[in-house]
Amino acid sequence: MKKLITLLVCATALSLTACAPEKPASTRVADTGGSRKGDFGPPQGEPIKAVLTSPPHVPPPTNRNYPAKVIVELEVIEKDMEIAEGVSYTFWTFGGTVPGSFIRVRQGDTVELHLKNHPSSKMPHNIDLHGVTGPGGGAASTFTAPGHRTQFTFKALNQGLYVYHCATAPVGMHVANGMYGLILVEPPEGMSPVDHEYYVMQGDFYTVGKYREKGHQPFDMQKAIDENPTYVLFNGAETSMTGPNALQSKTGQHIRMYVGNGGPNLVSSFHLIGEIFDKVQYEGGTHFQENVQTTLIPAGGAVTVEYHTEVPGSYVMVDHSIFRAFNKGALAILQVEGAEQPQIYSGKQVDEMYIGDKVVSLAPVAVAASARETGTLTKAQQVAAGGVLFKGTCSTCHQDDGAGLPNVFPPLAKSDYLLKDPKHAIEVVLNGLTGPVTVNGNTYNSVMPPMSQLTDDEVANILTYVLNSWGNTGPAISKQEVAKVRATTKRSEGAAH
Ligand code: HEC
Ligand SMILES: [Cu+2]
Repeated sequence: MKKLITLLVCATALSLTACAPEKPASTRVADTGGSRKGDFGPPQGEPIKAVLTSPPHVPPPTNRNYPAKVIVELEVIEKDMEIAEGVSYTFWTFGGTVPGSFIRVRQGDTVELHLKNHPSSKMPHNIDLHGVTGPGGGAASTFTAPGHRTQFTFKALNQGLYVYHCATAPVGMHVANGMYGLILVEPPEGMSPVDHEYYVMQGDFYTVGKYREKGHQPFDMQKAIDENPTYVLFNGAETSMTGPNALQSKTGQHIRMYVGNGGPNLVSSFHLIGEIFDKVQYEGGTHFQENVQTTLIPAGGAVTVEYHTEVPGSYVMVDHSIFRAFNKGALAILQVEGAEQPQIYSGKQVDEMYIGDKVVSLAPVAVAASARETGTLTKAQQVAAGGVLFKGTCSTCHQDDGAGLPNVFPPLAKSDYLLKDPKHAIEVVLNGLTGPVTVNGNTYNSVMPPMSQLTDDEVANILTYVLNSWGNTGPAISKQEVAKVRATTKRSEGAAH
């Protein structure tokens, strides 16, 4: 009877290979039978200490064809790190990084997980691994007070890419503070070889201060409950993979990225601008989809994406819920070196349009902010900070050299309109400008959108830069002056920050 059913299924199956009696290891993908085929017997050989890596790095393949006992040593460390330039945040970490250390084992391995909680910690922590079969995924067995250590053992029955996270109350807060990472359970035949493997994980963060508001920023529980993040980030910091930290590769290479989403709240529409994923193992599972533009990663889920590089340049990784990319930080760069491929892509570089102020270091902004704190802020520091912020904020329309575009965007360089009443520019930036304006004898009748998302500090620095660049000479604009205009002008509901 059983045989008959198998025959019927085979007869109707579209794919012949699905019913072929003998299959090479590499095509076994669709037929692993999940955990029922994952127990390859007791561990063999000497116990092995797992190699753990910090993001964006991935441990080397296990290169084993037998099940082993693997020891994973994770330490929880609570520490202050930079979430954006000049902004610090107290992260709670597995291994000192956000996301936590990458763990790589083989299906059938017996994993002995040691969890240490550093004596300097203020909170107890634990770990729930989605790759564990058993109540709580390890959470109850690993509740660890500061200065203590715990351990438990599990068998990695199912292959796949799994999220792990802290599950100590309040769970949402532990996850929001960065307590998540990935564990890859390799299929028995291993992953196919590629040129680069990278580890990327998205998370949403909730601070009391606004996006990029300088200084130390505490966690905001109410924003977290409202699911209204201040930051949405890859690898725990706005600069984790931009500028000098961009991921690197060459043309003609094959790249695999293990991408997780720690949440705690948002799902990710993961997209790499200018690339198409050749292969996506969606939801971290066994099956794959091909030729994918954007893949959805649930909170507490993961995906393996593979692609190959052809055309050199900067490729921008984003959450395609696009305000998160440009106004909350969910943006990272893959830099591809190599010869141009004009037959595939004509070669014009449009990167700056996408990455704006991320192509330059925001360090001068942080310098100006701390100088303001200590009361030593100079006009030169404001100009330096403003120059960085102008890029990508105002330069999109008014151009890098402040010359504007004829008949479309008025010039800021030597603008008689601007220099006649420099403080009026505060209103222009905060509230926008519509209707006819005459600049240096030319009339423009267009719309400048309100830029009220900028902080008082940012507006002050940008305008000080504008009023003292390209031959302009004007005053420095102070944060207080901007605050005053913001408080006294009535803006439409939607324009308010
Ligand atoms: C989306 C395009 C755009 C962006 C971005 C933009 N502006 Fe404008 N800006 C305009 C337009 C269009 C006008 C003219 C509006 C009109 O016709 O009423 C203008 C007018 C102005 C003026 C008054 C006219 C002049 O040339 O002196 C100032 C000052 C100004 N912008 C400053 C800024 C600053 C500073 C920023 C960045 C914080 C900025 N703008 C960002 C489009 C833009
Ligand atoms: Cu925790």
